[in-house]
Amino acid sequence: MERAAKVERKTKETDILVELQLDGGEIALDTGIGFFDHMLHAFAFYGGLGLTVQAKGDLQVDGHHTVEDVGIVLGEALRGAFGEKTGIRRFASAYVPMDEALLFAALDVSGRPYLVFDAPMPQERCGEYDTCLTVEFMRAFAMHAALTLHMKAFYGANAHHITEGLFKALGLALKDAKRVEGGAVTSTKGVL
Ligand SMILES: [Mn+2]
Repeated sequence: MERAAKVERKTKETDILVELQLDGGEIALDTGIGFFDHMLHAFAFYGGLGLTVQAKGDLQVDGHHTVEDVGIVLGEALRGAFGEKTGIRRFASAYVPMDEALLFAALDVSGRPYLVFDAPMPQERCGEYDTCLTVEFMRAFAMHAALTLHMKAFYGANAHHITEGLFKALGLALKDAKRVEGGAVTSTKGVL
């Protein structure tokens, strides 16, 4: 059975469609924010995901609603694609060096949403993207995917590198966590 989900969400601020194939497929991204598309591409590519994101947001305000709401919808899609999470590895982590920066992500597909985020951004903008939106995206994504997610920048001077390394680390960790290793639910409680 394909581990996949399609989620649509429309509000007065954003209109978003996400299609996610957990085990790979096409990547097609159009959020109206070039740098954010670049980040989602890095996440999907290193996560071994098929991912379509079509987002029309109120960019005349700023990117906040668009980025946060893509996090919500992508999180819901991931949660849907995981389904009962039978046999998954569940825990995973990744370090990503990117030039001068070193980034880290650890996650548990736990059903218990939690975000710890420690990654100061030395610059405020990457193109049309406000770097303060990365934590907003990660929080929305972790809450709605029901992941426990910890992210850290150990050091780094360039916000493009720091942000991209975080998205790559998230992808790499997810690639590991989604792996099916057994036939039972990976929990001493018997349910996730
Ligand atoms: Mn880049």
